[in-house]
Amino acid sequence: MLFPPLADPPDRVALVGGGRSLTYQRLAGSASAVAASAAGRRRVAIWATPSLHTCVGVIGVLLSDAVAVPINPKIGARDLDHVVRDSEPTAVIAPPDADLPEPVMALPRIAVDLDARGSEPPPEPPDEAPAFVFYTSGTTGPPKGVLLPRRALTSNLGALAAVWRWTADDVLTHALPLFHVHGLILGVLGPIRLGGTLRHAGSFSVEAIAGELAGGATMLFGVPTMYHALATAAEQDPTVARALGGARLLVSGSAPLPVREINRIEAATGRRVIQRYGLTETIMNCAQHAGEEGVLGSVGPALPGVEVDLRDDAGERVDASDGQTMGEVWIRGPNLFIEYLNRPDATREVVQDGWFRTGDLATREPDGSIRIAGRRATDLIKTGGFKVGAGEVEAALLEHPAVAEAAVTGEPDDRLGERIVAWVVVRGEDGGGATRVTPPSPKDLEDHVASLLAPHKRPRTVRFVDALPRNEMGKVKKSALRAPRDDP
Ligand code: MLC
Ligand code: AMP
Repeated sequence: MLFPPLADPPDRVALVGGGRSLTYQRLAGSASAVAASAAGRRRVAIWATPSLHTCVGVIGVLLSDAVAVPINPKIGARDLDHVVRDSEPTAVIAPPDADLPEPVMALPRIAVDLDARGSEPPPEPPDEAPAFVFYTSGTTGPPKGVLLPRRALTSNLGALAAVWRWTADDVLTHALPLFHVHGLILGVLGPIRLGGTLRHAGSFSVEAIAGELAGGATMLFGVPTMYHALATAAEQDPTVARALGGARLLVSGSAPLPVREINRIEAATGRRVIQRYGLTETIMNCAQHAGEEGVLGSVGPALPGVEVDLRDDAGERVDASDGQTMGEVWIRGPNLFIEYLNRPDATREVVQDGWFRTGDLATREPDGSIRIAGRRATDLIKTGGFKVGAGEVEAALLEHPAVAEAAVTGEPDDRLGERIVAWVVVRGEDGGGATRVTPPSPKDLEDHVASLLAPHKRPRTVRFVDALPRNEMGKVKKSALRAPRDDP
């Protein structure tokens, strides 16, 4: 069962956000009303604004037999078209005042009434039934829909609760987006499954997070970009340091948290941030435990019930637990996804004999904890905790009338971890033909990618070049694309 507290609501606040709060009693009523409208629909799109509306909409859909498809409300036209075509939702849940673009506006709306009362949650679907489709980027092509079963959610949230000693007494706060597994599964379903409380802080700001922690939140979930900002603030402002220091658990994930940031926060607050490691396809695989952080900079041991192998290029185990021998992380366990929607080819590429190949490279410490060392594909960029494929950004750039050639790379960035960099050859004055083209500015290209894909996929740096370096086959040699010395 995904939500035991909704069958017998405790007398406690479940959700707080946007100036409102909902008790478990109210949540059970409003989510059950959504479930009644969602029942019998195969997939329901969720216009996932960071709001209680989204939380209740998702919980309601999960109480029904429908599958939830969370969508970034800032998604661009091209990505949205793909997501709607690929997942074929038959209804949408969106805040009443949302300005919905064409392909979702045409769908029937399911209303969320935060004040609805009376209805009882229906019996939950079986554990193997699908629960979610989340979209995640690959190196090339449009994002793939990851179909997650309910079993992955229940087993994974159970494992995290055990290693973090996470209970109904915990009050979680975060400001994560609600269209990825981090913010939605860990950050919303996690506390609700336990009968605890989520205080969603809206869009991320140090003040909002520090305010929630000072006001009684016991746990914080964030991506390294957020901890970078919190570290700087905690060093300068004793109230921020005190707020962080008072938390029971500070957890980072979705991208590597540099040891430098862990040390800065520990020095300023007395708290050590712990890490957990996951992917959309597996939810979480490893986590440092509450109260026994283990090796600094590691992501902790495998979660209970999850098998983590390190393998070589031939798929042979190379596990040495020596902190040195590197292998690709392969995962097996109840946390695995079902398949990529409509992409049996892509599923076959990464799932073999029940094992999922993550593409991440890691070593194992003598105490069993895993240290993530890098990634196989240089064409996948993790920026601010969002995964972005170089290929999708290149394709979007090439759709700009003034772009003749484009290559995209990731460069280290203190704040974002990696920054998306676009290398662009502009069309000749006459556009190579009769039409004249105006040379674009970096901002034009940023806005162009933001509007086609999503703002987080926009290049943060654009470098105009006369030509791209290519090998004899005509393939771009990305290793030859390096920042000029005087560039940050
Ligand atoms: C900026 N904006 C634009 C724009 N430029 N809008 C339109 N066009 C443009 N050209 C808007 C943005 O939408 C945003 O609005 C605001 O301006 C600031 O945008 P930004 O500069 O992109 O924000 P930034 O500071 O870079 O964001 C940092 C961040 C964010 C940490 C808040 O990166 C973030 O939320 N990261 C979380 C990623 C995450 O949840 N990953 C989990 C994946 S699951 P607005 O309104 O939004 O402020 C996974 C598995 C696992 O990885 O292990 O967890
Ligand atoms: P996504 O496809 O957005 O779910 O991103 C999954 C990827 O995020 C993983 O394959 C890792 O590369 C990265 N990741 C998640 N958590 C961590 C972590 N704690 N440390 C390093 N990388 C991480």
